[in-house]
Amino acid sequence: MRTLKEELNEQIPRLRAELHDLVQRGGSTIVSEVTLSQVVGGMRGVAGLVCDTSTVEPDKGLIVRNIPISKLSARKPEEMFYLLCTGRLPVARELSALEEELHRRSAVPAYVWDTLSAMPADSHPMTLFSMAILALERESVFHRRYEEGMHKEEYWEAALEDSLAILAKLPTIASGIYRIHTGKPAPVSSDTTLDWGADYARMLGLADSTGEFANLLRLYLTLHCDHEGGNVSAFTCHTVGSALSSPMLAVSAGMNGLAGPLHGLANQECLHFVLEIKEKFAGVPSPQQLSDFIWARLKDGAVIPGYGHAVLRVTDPRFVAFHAFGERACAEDETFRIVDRLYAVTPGILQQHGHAKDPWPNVDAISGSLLYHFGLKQFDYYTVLFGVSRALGMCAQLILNRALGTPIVRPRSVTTEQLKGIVGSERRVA
Ligand code: CMX
Repeated sequence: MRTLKEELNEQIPRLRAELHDLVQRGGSTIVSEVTLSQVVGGMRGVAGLVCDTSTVEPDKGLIVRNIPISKLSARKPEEMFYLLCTGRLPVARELSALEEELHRRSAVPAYVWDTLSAMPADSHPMTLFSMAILALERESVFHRRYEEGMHKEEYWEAALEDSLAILAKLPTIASGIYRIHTGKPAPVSSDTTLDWGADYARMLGLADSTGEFANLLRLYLTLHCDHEGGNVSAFTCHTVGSALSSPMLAVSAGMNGLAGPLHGLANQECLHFVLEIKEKFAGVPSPQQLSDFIWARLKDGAVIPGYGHAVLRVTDPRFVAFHAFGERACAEDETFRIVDRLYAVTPGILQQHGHAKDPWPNVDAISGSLLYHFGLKQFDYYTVLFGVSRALGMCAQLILNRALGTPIVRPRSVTTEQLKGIVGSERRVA
């Protein structure tokens, strides 16, 4: 049995040596070439950074430390954090030690609530969420120890300390924001007898007589925990952290990227789409009605929300895991049945239509409808839930990067004039 810190302490010298050896042996090896289209197109497909916590394979989906996410859906989010950080799942005593560490750090300082309550009531929940994490910078062990002259080999320990402090407080902060947003009584404190997901579910304050909402929340937090290193939130967090800004500054920055409509807000769009269908057909449409509706939408040049993916070319395994949950917990719910019927009808239509490279559903096609079923109906809050989960991956990546001494991110930019010159002469930037 090893605590997370002991396990990392054991692994880090080997990881450092492996990376050093790799650079010694193959430092000049070409990993990726960059075309002009990629330079102007968001660096899509350019392999330019290392992330060992997870990878996304077109034909398999998310793989966390060599384990497909489909095999991890019964795991708690805390277990996922241990796995993301160390590459192995914790045994029972290691998990309870981690849970204890989180409970110990769960109290949220009063000034965080004062900061949030000073904001206008119509502030976006993601703005409040990012602000709360930013405000916690005052508590940063990394910041304090850096000022005291901490040795660089110890950076990861301080990053771990701050990461645990952030993760421990996030369910209380996020549920407090929900309560403020929905006019419920003041935020409640963490219950140290509950696991991370169940405690979050309890603090949100929704009725849950069967315990299924807590199960859904655990599943949600587990499935969304990481998505390799190049997505906007992970990459932003990594970039800010690479300047040796504290984990609070880095995770808050990552959340600001997650708050964008092209990234973390997509799930609420998908639910709007399903509810639009429900309203139009006054319930669950027949397959023929649904097919006509989708074709009409495609002919209007609109996309089908929840379908397609930049990387995946199969049904997202996270969709499959949520679908199995819905079949078990709310199979008769109308919103779920529309999601289910869309799944039966849409891929075939998108294949015939022939535009989308991936005609299959992604995770956002279903997650919102399940939350909706359990009474979580504030669409603009969904990204906060996503953020609580994704903080697991951001923090794990930060800890490992500080352990490996990953240098400050500083790619080179070129001017349009330089690009014109390169195209003209086919020469490269030196
Ligand atoms: N419905 C209709 N057309 C679609 C489509 C869909 N769901 N997905 C892609 N297409 C179209 C694109 O608009 C594009 O059309 P044109 O060639 O006419 O411009 C063509 O298919 C090729 O696009 P692509 O290479 O398959 O897809 P991208 O990598 O460019 O975009 C994504 C991926 C997710 C943005 C896109 O599939 C989409 O808009 N889907 C619907 C919105 C959605 O579900 N978003 C959640 C994404 C979740 C995530 O990224 O994690």
